[in-house]
Amino acid sequence: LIEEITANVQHINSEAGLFQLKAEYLGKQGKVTALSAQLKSASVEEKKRIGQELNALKEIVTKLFNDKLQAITIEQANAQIAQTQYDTSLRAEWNKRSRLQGGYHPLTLIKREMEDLFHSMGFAILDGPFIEDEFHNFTALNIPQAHPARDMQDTFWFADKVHCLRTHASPIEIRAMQELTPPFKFIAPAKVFRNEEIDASHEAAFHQIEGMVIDKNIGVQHMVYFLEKLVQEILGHHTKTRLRSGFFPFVEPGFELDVTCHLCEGAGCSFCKGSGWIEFCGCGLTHPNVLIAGGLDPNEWSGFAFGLGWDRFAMIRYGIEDIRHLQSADLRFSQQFRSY
Ligand code: FA5
Repeated sequence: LIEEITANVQHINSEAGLFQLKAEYLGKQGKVTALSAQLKSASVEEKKRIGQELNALKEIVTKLFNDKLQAITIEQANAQIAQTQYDTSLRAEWNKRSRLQGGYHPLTLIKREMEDLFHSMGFAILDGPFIEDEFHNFTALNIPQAHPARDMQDTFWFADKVHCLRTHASPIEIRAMQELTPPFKFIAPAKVFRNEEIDASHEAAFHQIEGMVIDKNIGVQHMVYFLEKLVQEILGHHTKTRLRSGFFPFVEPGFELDVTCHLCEGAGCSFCKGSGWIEFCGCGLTHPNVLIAGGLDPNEWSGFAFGLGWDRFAMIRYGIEDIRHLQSADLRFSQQFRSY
């Protein structure tokens, strides 16, 4: 039977013909199917042996048909390519159209650069849910109920007063600690939401990139190494950094990292309000309470985390003066980034 089918398949050169032939063997009334029907009258022992042989036969036959189908498809595509006449005068038309081609949004450009850089240093790329619960967004991050830090981040609460739109990317730290086995390191680009008044540097739906490293004996020096690497690789090697002490309940000690203004290189301009410096990110060593909330023993594990304003990062990188451009969907804005 296999020889018969092989010979028949070889003579077919159209898809329709192949499907017809397939039905003749594998269809309801097909020859191979008919063999299975004969099994009914066999003994149990024989049923087992012949059944196995029949399955092997079906597999061989199916493969014969699939291989032939692939060969026919390739042949058809090649024939079509050979028949196509190329009109080289279309080049001018194509150029006209290329002017209408899209480009990547600045936030996407930043995300890609960040992911490439951190991926190359062994970081995973994570995300978490937009809708968080109070535990992940606040409590596990060492922000107790009555803590003023809850007011620092005006929250969009759901009616149950337990769930909210995540106000920052830090709850992803808790989810990572709960799910991954240390040591680990990750970055997490995330959309976040705060009930804030919108102006040139504030949006209500904006973006942050969180980063975290959990390992043994992590100190501020490790954090500085990775943050300097990030600034130099993405903003340029001439960019200087400075660390100021800053308060975030989930890190101790906590810092703010500033970078020299990309536009005036530290001399002072309207973009950096004359100071020459721009706030770049919050960072610090992970607070022991946060490690405990994530299920890790602070006597064994330590870590650092940073959280940067992704929109503000794009603004610094590309000299964008108003954050509202980023979500304006205005093509005149987006088209300026086509060459990046
Ligand atoms: C945080 O949200 C902390 N989770 C960051 C952090 C992570 C600190 C890990 C330490 C360790 P903060 O509220 O400062 O921190 O926000 C971080 C950044 O988000 C700011 O520096 C700013 O660049 C950006 N940002 C804050 N509010 C807005 C807004 N309304 N619109 C646009 N960007 C904003």
